[in-house]
Amino acid sequence: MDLKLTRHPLSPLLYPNPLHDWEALNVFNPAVIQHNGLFHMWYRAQGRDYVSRIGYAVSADGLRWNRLSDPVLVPHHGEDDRRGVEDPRVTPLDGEFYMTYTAYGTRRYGGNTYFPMIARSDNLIVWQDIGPLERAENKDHVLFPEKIGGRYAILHRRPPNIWIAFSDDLQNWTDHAVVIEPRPGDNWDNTRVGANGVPLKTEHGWLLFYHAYDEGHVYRHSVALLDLDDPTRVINRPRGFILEPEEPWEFKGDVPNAIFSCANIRVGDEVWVYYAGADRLIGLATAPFQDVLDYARHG
Ligand code: BMA
Repeated sequence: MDLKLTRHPLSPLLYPNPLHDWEALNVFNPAVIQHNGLFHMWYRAQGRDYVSRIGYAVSADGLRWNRLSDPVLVPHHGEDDRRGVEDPRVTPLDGEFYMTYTAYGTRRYGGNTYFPMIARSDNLIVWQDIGPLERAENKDHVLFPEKIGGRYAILHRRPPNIWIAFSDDLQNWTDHAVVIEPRPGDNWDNTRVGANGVPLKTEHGWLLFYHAYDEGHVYRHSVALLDLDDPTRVINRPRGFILEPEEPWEFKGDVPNAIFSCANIRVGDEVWVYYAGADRLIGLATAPFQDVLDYARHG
């Protein structure tokens, strides 16, 4: 069984804006949700200073976007995020919105200078930090859209694996466990794996979209199905991938062959996967929801 996402004919949807210093060079890795009849996007942007800031855009159809002229989240922790706030994922939960993003600074945590942050908003625009998931080399963290067994659940990435952790208060995270590992050998996902957007709840389990890269640093995406009540348990993980770089703007940009996604949402009968090509432009690929679910179960 095979499945490939289809690129939307209007893709790429979002380009850098040379009129705004902060987003003149790259726009990428957006979070997208639907709320009150509109699509909302938070995207990572870089200007000439190469610092990442998070911009906001709104859309009636998910394809044509109106952007705010100023970013909604900028570095605000001194050394800890001097180089940027990156890769937002936004989870609606209990009437509020949670943004998980990477703080990238100059202070070292483990092997690198970034760590995973969690913020909250009740209006989509103003974000208050709750605190870090942990002060360690870790990113690609995304909150599940509901509590599981009475606790918040979050996927995260201590390299090279996708992990899960649980919390009562979003501040103290425990029961860390590995969920998905790279598959060694001659595989597309043999080096690192990380979660994409908010997992989708289905009758057969949590539908997880994730990315991986190989030793040549080529990013590809696939799906896996996690148990609804115990998401540490992988029900099925297809061998193949559903998206790989194919377009010139995905091969070449700031980081070649990086297709990176922080959003996979249900739109009618489809799944829409927003992703960035080569850390520079934002595109969209889609598939019928049922096909993705069948593939996650039986692929
Ligand atoms: C990863 C992420 C993304 C980025 C990708 C490719 O580590 O943090 O921000 O798109 O690298 O450069």
